[in-house]
Amino acid sequence: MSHHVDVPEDHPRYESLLTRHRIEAGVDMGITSRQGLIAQGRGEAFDYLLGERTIDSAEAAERAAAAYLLLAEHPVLSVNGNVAALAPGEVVELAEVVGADVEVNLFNRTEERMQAIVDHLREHGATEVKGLAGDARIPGLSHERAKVDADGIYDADVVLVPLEDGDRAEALAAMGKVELVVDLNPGSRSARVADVPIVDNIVRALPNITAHARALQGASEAELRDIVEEFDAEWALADAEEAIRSGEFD
Ligand code: PTJ
Repeated sequence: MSHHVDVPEDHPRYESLLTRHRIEAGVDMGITSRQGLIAQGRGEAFDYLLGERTIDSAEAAERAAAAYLLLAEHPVLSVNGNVAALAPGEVVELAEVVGADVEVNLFNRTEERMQAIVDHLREHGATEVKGLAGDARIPGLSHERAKVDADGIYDADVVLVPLEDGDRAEALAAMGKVELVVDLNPGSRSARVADVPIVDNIVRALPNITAHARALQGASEAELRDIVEEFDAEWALADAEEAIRSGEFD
């Protein structure tokens, strides 16, 4: 299947249009759900108002997320159909740097899409991808959405859940896991239940978290704990909301 992208590089929305093409290609490849297109559209609107940039509070959240991942006993990066289409290599790279597992975890779970995403991540350098076993359940959620791996998300102490549905984010938080959420909507339930809400586009957030993790690799446990404790989730959400509300049409 060919996905010729003919966007002139000087187009003012160049990055945004490329990202949109990646989601379209994801749907064609059987990776991204059709609902994923709608989710992307909603995200784009918030990103437009943010000025399609990483605001300072998101940068602080990305640093705190890196510190949490480095402190974790068992960190897991959860991957859905949108994340797999937009940033497969970036997921693999972050997992390597912080020593995390990668697990495919879908809102609309089908075995075909699970397998397609696992294969896609392997093509982007992942060695082990969890999720296919689905031998444990997140309590309090309906059947398919609750399926996780017993030695993956179920066992994790810190999970990165980008573009997550609110119900599942709440259910994971109720299991006592530290939740790092990437979501361009600071008002979404997932952002609000997160220990670290990262209000940034996933395509910028993942490389930023990786860069912070690399910079913090030599830091002591005490330093990492300070970073985590200093981070204020309420402030980050309020700051992002303010940036969006005062966002300009450029
Ligand atoms: O692949 P599946 O079956 O697991 O389904 C994935 C989607 C994303 C379709 C599913 O989880 C879903 O319906 O999510 P929601 O409820 O639409 O929430 C997605 C959230 O992510 C929204 O708040 C969007 O604003 C936000 N979002 C969308 N695109 C991006 C984003 N946040 C960061 N970066 C993006 N590129």
